[in-house]
Amino acid sequence: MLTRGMAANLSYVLASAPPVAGSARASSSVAAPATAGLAGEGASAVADIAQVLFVGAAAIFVMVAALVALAMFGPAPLRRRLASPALIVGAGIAFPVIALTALLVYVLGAGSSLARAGAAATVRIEVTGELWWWRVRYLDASGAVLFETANDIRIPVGEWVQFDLKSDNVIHSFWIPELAGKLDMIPGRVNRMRVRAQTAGTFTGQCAEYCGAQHANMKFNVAAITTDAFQAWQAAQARPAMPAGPSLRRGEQRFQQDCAQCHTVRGTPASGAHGPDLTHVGSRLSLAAGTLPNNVGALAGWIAGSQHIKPGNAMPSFNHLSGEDLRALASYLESLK
Ligand code: HEC
Ligand SMILES: [Cu+2]
Repeated sequence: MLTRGMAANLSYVLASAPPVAGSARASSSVAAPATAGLAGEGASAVADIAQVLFVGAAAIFVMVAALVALAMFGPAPLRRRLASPALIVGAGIAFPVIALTALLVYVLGAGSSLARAGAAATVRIEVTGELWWWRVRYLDASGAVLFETANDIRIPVGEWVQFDLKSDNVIHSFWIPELAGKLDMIPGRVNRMRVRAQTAGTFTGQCAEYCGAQHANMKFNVAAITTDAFQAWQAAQARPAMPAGPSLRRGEQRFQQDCAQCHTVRGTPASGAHGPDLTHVGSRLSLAAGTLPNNVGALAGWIAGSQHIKPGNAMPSFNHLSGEDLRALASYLESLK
């Protein structure tokens, strides 16, 4: 009787452990040892929550295991005392209810203070999960779009940034492990996340909710840079593309013919919205959502073999182009800084 009650209690504690262990593992794999690799307040808070929950679960586990051992192998008088109904009600019902409620209140409190924390955000960025890349729009205070880019996010160090997270296809999850916890992007909803990077650096983001064949190749970069560098970057991204000089004319023409129905290059007639905005693609930190480095060779490889590199993605391989056209296209895109 006693051991069964205790076993139920034990399994309850263990059943409540997976999310705990899961989040502890998620943050410590990035941050091992301790929280040394964490660069954002959100991520440190998540690591703190995980540690409190893990220590709590471990302590309760040890306590329950000790009681089970005593109940099975302890001296007879003690075993009789452990079988008393008061202990079963107290340790089997009251204790888990109180302990789990306390932990729940702590987690919800810490989580919601994360969402509310700090002063007003100075930068607002709308990120839409696409199949399988990230549409990134910088917004002004009123919510109007300043410019659009893809898979490449820059933020000023030390300032609060608000992300408006959306999707119009399936559920994705926006996750920058070193900066903050993950948050789902749900069709028909806008989920808001606030992030403040405490140190400069480039951090990798990853979709954290399975969304189809190329889910693993749905990454992005977040560069936390100084406020001055951020403002310069923002001004450059908002400008239309530089007109192509004579040596790039051929690539530009090909682009308008073959690519403009899906891609925008501001300052040219190309205004397709199905694929990423390529106005400043040459300045990005990677290509195809973190799949390739960004250089002229990778650009040519992607154009000719996008279905080979990222099978099933929405861009056809242009493997019929002549070598000369391919080079011209790649040089043109590389020039779009
Ligand atoms: C049918 C629509 C479509 C056409 C046509 C198309 N693309 Fe794309 N392109 C996409 C989509 C969608 C992606 C995003 C793929 C991904 O990462 O999953 C993309 C990605 C890219 C990228 C990577 C951008 C980034 O930010 O990482 C480049 C470069 C690119 N396309 C160039 C071209 C060129 C050059 C052409 C013409 C030869 C072309 N595309 C034609 C839809 C298209
Ligand atoms: Cu995904």
